[in-house]
Amino acid sequence: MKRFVLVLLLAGWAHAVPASSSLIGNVNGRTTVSLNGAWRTIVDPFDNGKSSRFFRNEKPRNRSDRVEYSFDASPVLNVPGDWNTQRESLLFYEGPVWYRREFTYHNLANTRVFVYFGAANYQASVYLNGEKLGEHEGGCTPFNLEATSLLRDGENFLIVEVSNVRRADAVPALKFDWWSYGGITRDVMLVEVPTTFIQDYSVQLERGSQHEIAGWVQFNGAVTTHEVTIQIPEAGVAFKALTEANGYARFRFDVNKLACGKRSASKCSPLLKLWSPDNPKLYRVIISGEGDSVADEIGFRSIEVQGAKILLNGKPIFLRGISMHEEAPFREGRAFSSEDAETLLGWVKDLGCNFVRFAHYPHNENEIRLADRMGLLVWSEIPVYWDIDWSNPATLENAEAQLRDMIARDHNRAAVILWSVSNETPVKPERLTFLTKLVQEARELDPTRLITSAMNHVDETAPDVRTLSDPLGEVVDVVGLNEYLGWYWGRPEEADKMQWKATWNKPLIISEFGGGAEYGRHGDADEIWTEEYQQNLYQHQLGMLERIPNLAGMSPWVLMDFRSPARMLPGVQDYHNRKGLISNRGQRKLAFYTLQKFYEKLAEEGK
Ligand code: GCB
Repeated sequence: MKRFVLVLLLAGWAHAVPASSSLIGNVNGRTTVSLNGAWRTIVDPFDNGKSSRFFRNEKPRNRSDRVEYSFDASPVLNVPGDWNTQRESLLFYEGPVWYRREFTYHNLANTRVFVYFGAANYQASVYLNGEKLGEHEGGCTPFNLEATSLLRDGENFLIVEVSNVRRADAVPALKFDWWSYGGITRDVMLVEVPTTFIQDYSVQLERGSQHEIAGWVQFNGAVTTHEVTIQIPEAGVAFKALTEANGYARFRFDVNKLACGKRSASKCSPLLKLWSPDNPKLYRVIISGEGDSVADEIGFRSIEVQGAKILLNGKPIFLRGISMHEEAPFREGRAFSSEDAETLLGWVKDLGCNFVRFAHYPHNENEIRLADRMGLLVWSEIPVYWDIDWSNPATLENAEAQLRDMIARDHNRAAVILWSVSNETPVKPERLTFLTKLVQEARELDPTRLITSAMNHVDETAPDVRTLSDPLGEVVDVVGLNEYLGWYWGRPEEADKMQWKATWNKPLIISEFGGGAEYGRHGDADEIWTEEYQQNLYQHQLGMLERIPNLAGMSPWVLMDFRSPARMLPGVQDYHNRKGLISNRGQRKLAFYTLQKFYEKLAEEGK
């Protein structure tokens, strides 16, 4: 019989620093009002909207009143959704677009209301009823702005200026190998919370432990009772912690001890069923205090590094993975819905993966939540990609904010095991300083997960020997390597004798390899762009990877073909990166089956 134990925590323990993001954790666990749907939009290529004050939503008051814009008469775009694939004239558009949504709202007593955006790419300025609510930079991270004092009881209008203009000081900067889909690309909603509410919380296993839960709760607003309760009903646990004056509470408890009471823990069978790809067990967790309460589904698992091995729940695991973009299956454009996530992650599962790399920016929450339920381990990344403005403090602040918000949204998801701070960045001192700061910050924000980066700087240390020599390898927990032997250099057959050496005794993930093929194009294995070429490349690569001693996982490039302005070859690429194992129409190429067979073999071998 389960015992229900209530323990009052009197002393705090040093643990995670709260993510100092202003994000409300777990908005889907809150009362929300969706603002998705058709929004009126004005395309503003010359950036006139600010000076013409589009945010006032003006209408001519008489027949001679000159107002040179009209939301009422402008066409609509769907939210969520990128503009590029909704209107042909906007496919290549880079600039500002103004969005307007009118809605009726009835004010509630003792309630604060926030406008929440899952993402708007890349920069957004938000106005409610003609007044500015705030701004946000970063195209793939969520943000919320308080609307309580500006909301009217009755009719309201929300106006958002979204711009996807690329900038040298932005993150990512001017060049990247994916489509800069503009617009409000994820859900928009009003989130209703009490005057004092639980802003965010972390309920995770203490690093290295399989039964000690540690974390924190952060309240927003004045705290009066100074008490917060963490309940996991299925495990028979309710735990009380004290809240400090600043609304922050830390806690730590041993689930086994709570369940065993005074008996020695060794005499009790472990209580928590740990989350793993084979058994993605999620517990209902309820956090309550100060008159607020929020429920979540949380899995408990440990993730650590031991020498060159990654340990999941104390046992070595090999990451059979694939990289993917947040590109919509079948219809192209940004993926956003749970159906998109079901299709894409369904393919990942079909491939035999237990791991997926969400490249190169934080993906939507539907994907992460589904990975949690499906038992897929996740690598999540911020778009610090190729070269950016390393010496610019504003660029660092921007990258830090994106890192904070990525972690703030997903730090309770068991699926996420790796935070990646960058991809293929050039080796130079200012870049190392920049990335080292990000690594340190990620560790402070979330000491329970591993930090990584995808690197590509290698030296030819002997004929047929390549050594990964990026000094960033010293800083991260897990080393990621993108290597394109057989595509950007060398022939696929050269993989048969190639050896890869790493300077550090750390787990190595081959975070990318691959080659382009157009679905349905057939020929010899040495004919570029054919499915046979791509398949042959995979065959030789897989043989090579099996010989790397510290290999802890792999995520070849890439699950599905995706749009990229950098891929222009007519008749083959037509603005698509064709390295997908699946075409943008959902057709599986030969190499899909090659990798699937390899992963089946690894799974049989218990990897
Ligand atoms: C890479 C990048 C990825 C590209 C890929 C390619 O190394 O990380 O974003 O799309 O190579 O296809 O060249």
